[in-house]
Amino acid sequence: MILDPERSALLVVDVQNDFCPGGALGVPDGDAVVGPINGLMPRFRHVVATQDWHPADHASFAAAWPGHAVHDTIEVDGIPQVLWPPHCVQGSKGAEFHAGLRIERASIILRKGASPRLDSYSALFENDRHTPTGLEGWLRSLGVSVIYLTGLATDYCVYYSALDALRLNFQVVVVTDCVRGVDFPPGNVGRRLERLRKAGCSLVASSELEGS
Ligand code: VGL
Ligand code: ZN
Repeated sequence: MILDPERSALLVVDVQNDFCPGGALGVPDGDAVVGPINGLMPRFRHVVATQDWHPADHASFAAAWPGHAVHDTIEVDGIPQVLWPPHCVQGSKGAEFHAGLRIERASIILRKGASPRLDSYSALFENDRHTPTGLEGWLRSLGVSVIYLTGLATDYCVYYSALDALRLNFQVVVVTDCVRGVDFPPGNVGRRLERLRKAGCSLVASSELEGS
């Protein structure tokens, strides 16, 4: 696959301490994405990094719902919500980018998930799949038509970002060595990658990207 830096953007999703091993919502091997993502960054003109960025009492935290536990799914204002341990609280150490990530190479940092009762897995829309984050306009005004997806977690924020990007008619590539998943429920990563592939997403290793 040929990488055209003029019309492509690298989207680095949620490479934050809380999603790395030892973090509040540590993704197995999550920090393994840092090296390959750093390697890709200089090959792109447009690099976007997202940061999960929740208020301390966010509705996605199990602690906000007495009688419910982590991994329960409830409905909040009619929208399904998986409950998580408190993570990526605004301004906390866990919300900071992994120290090894070359974040200075990002041209924009997009924070998401700040609405108290509405989560935002995707970098493009909140979980009502309707409220925009503004990223679509940023990408379009720069002439971006291809999005390369990297980061954490494959089966949540990367997955929903990819689905929304496909829905908006971007060409979407998931860079397989630059993502890691929560895999909850077990098997979720495989199922969701397969669903993305069927929906028209390319799954490509960074070593297979040629050009620039
Ligand atoms: C994420 C669960 C909760 C993610 C964020 O970045 O994939 N997952 N919040
Ligand atoms: Zn979150």
